[in-house]
Amino acid sequence: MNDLLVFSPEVEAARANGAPIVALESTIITHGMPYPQNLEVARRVEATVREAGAIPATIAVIGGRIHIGLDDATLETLASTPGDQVMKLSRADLAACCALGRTGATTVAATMICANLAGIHVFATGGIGGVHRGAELSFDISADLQELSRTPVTVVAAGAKAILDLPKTLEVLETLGVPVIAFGQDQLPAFWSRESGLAAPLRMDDPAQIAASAQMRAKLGLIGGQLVVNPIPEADEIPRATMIPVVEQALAEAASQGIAAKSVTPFLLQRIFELTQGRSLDANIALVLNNARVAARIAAAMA
Ligand code: PSU
Ligand code: MN
Repeated sequence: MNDLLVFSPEVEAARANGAPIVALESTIITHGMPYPQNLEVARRVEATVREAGAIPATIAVIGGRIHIGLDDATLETLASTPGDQVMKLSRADLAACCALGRTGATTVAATMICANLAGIHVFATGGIGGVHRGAELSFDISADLQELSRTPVTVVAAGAKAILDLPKTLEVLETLGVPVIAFGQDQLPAFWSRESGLAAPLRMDDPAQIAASAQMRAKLGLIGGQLVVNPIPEADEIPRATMIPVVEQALAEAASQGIAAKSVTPFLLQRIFELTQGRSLDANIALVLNNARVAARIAAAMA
């Protein structure tokens, strides 16, 4: 294990001091945003975690080793490599990537696994994967949901991405026993929008409550993590009514072009970026930064 995990000096020091650490994923960099904005966002998210009093640990597999904390040159290489040339790693492909000495970006599921190996309990991202629309035919349900049910990491997201079937995503999370905790509001947020029209199963307004709830799960012997859904700041949101037709159009194009499996989410995010003239990306950036701040507060409450 020791030669499989590579810690950045900053993360190594934080581990030694028991300082709060926030894990960050890399698929959002390689498959979720265009270059060079992805690189700028990756740096800004790390800076935001530091300003909020925690240490950022961006996770990726580089040449078969799991890096916990990336240096700037590695971040730059990952961000500038076209997405189709970097593996998109979930639970199913993580071991193969390591065994073959390859390089890959970690999704929410794989980042949770790596964070847990590294003893990191809190992780910030944009939006988790979930149940895709039409899943009753395609069976496309993100491995992120199952991971939340088995790996003890608190994931802070702005909801599941609104390209998904949100009611079905909530149902699956309930079946899997994953607590879905809305931070500071009653509704489940919908990624680019604060509202989804769906009530969140749980609500907490204080990061210390979220930390206590994670610790209670461990005490009760409940395996798995928690999903904290943190609404995008009001000033940055794109209202739900604006997003609905945009998402519908992107979904229709994906269906007519036969986009499937791992390509679905990156395709939809890219099309929605084009259809909104970049506004969806601005919102995505704002919500990720907001999640990084809340995750840092939760990590501090746990430390
Ligand atoms: N959050 C974002 N953009 C992204 C993702 C999250 O703001 O691109 C990534 C995460 O890595 C998540 C993945 O795990 O999208 C979901 O992919 P899929 O639907 O194929 O499971
Ligand atoms: Mn999928």
